Amino acid sequence: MKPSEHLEEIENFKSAYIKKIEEVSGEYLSESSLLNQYEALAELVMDKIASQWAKTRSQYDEIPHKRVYLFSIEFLIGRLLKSYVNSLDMEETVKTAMAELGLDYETILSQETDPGLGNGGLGRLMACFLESSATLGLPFHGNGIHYKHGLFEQKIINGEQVEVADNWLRHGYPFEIRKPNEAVIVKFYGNLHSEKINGVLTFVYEDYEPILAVPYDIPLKGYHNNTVNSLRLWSAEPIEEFDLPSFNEGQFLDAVRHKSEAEAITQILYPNDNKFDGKQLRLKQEYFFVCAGLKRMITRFKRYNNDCLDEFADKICIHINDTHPALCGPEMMRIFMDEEGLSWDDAWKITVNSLTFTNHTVLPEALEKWPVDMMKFLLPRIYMIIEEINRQFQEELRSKSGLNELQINSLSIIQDGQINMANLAIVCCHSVNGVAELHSKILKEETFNGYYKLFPERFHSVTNGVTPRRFLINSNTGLRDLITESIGTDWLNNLFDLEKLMTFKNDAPFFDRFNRIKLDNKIHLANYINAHNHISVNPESIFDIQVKRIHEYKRQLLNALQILHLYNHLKANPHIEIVPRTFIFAGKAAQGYYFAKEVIKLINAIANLVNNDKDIRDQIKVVFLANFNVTLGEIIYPAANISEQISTAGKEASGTGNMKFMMNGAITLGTMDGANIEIHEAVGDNNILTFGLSSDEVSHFEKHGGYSSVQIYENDHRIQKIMHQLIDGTFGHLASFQSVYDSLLLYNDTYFVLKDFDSYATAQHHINELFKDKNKWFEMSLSNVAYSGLFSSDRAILEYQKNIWKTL
Ligand code: 73E
Repeated sequence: MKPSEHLEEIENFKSAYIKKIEEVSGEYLSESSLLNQYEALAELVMDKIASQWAKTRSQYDEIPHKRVYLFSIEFLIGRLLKSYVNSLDMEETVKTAMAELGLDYETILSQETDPGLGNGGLGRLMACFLESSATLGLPFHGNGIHYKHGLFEQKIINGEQVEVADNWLRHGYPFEIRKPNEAVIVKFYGNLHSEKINGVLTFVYEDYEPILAVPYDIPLKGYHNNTVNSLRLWSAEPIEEFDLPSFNEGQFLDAVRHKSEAEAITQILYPNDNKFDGKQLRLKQEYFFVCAGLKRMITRFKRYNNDCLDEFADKICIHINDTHPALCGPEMMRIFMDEEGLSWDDAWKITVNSLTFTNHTVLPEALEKWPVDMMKFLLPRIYMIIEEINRQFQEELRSKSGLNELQINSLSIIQDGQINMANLAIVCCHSVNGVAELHSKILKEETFNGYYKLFPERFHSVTNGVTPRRFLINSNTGLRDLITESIGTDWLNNLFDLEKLMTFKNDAPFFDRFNRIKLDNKIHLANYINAHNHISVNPESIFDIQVKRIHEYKRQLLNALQILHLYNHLKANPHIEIVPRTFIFAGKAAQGYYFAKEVIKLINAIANLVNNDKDIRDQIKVVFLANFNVTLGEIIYPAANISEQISTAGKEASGTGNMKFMMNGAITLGTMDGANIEIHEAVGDNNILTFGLSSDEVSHFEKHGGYSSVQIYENDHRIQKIMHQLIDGTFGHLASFQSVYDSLLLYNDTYFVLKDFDSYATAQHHINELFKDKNKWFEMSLSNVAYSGLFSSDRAILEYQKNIWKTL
């Protein structure tokens, strides 16, 4: 763009903005509130996106291309306004226009709520996939739930987590469009009987409760292109708003009850990450968005395909994100048979050929198993179909597989009065994949070994990825500009190009700027910490960061205990000088997860002890940042020196925070778990710190015993000391961490915290030496950025297209 055109664009934007402010507030700019200023900008940007959205839709309709529909119970999209502006390539224009109008762009952006429609990695991964697909121009649309309340807001009060209800829709949400004319009806409960209708045996479903599913569409814009895909979120509403005057009292109460029962379905996101919570309302949620999403999609397909379903599986792929939408299998069967009149065999072919499934966890407590009675009661027809799928599957095994009855039973979808949803998904889908190499290997060799032996061709692996737009380009602008000045702009479309950065490893001016950018990012985070936690931290210290959900297997406890040990060491040796270190934590614990909440309390108790002890001379600081979410992550990742990825090996399927840190030049301190293994492979031994048991060792101890935490305790004075401190009043006479103590010693330390303590502490110590060597540290950090190309979600989506959905 010529400079004169740019100036004109800025002027046009300014006048459009001034007009928009008047439209949204009925006030002049000078009188308007910050919220109105944000709303006006959001609407103006949304206008631009909407026209591209309409164009993309019609292009997709004109050029037939296999479409992918992603079903996920969580989508953690983060704030959108900045993403939209940058993807429209309007950052400079908008920033300058705002500044010329006397407004602060960043402050306006900060008015946007961060929709918390997910718990953690699983929901965030889906948001990255949507963004990458739009950027790659692939027809790919999400289907999920329009939760009225997303994940709770976390406050830390007196060192403990307090939950506050999230109300992301409080001021309305400018980026969604309600589509009442595309609403569908979803049916629950009721009775089934069979009847001969026109000589054909038909199932009649009666006395069911109908609920209206209303879609809200959110546009997902590709980066620097014209593609805009959709995320469709379904909201539950009563079937008819009641007509007040005509109701007698009894009807009125019934109507009110119906309204609130209907709305309850999409009221809240279940706040458990990696844990199955077998509540009926959750099962209702699962069926609700599956049924609504499939119905709309099939209706649309028929409209564009002369009412014929023959080519459905060639043109459509339905991807099931973990087992939460696994009812897609039986629901498709129901629609194809009961509503479209297909035979079982025809319906089955289309169903299996269009469905694909990703598993995200092997933790037994996360695997979904629904009681048969609940399923039968809530979804009688669906249950009937599941039973039949299982019966036919078992019949086939009996006739073809050569398996004995015991083996056949172990593969049953229905076991011990429960429906095993992973088994259902594997049987109904033609592809199953894990999310990192190790995870996929565990699926094949252990979790789903019986199925793997039956259908080896169904099993795949696609290592997760994250979008570099959100987690590097838009959130670490200093590094973005340095990279572009150094290697040009190709890397924006192909993250593998970052490898060219290695040519700068001996370049002094590059070294200075790279370090300066990291320091600036750390100063930015230090200011945030000061403002929110009133703790002053040294930006020159090593920023050692663990941010993620609080979970025993993720072992925030190991990190906390090592800090306590380091504190003891400094207390006992008052003249020791270490490289100053700031340990930063953030993450939410599920409301009902007592142990995770105790860990938060312990971290805050250690912070209180360490930060206020003059003997420590500010050599270490500990910070727990409240309310970790996507927005806070965008400040944290660019500021990290050390990325803590310390899960018990074999437990973290992939992890994606590890990738976000790496892209921003942090060095991973991690176990050989999940995608850490592939990060290790990508950067090489010298540019990562690994420690701890391997997944084989963990699994050996789990299967055969032989690990005694007490024995380790007895032989290690450091561990004895920290264990005593948990219960001896070190944290004040009211703060005792008996449950933590018991889990480690009385219950033999399920997650091998004490077993890995020594090698973790050694690795932590080693970091001091490495950080002192500025050249060495720079090379490590640079290598992490340079080799992060593999961890772009663009690469992951291309693999899905090629190997899973066969859209390429
Ligand atoms: O390792 C992560 C993985 O990176 C895994 O724990 C997480 O998914 C990420 C993306 O693949 C995950 N979350 C859940 N299962 N796996 C889960 C389970 C039940 C409810 C909510 C989330």
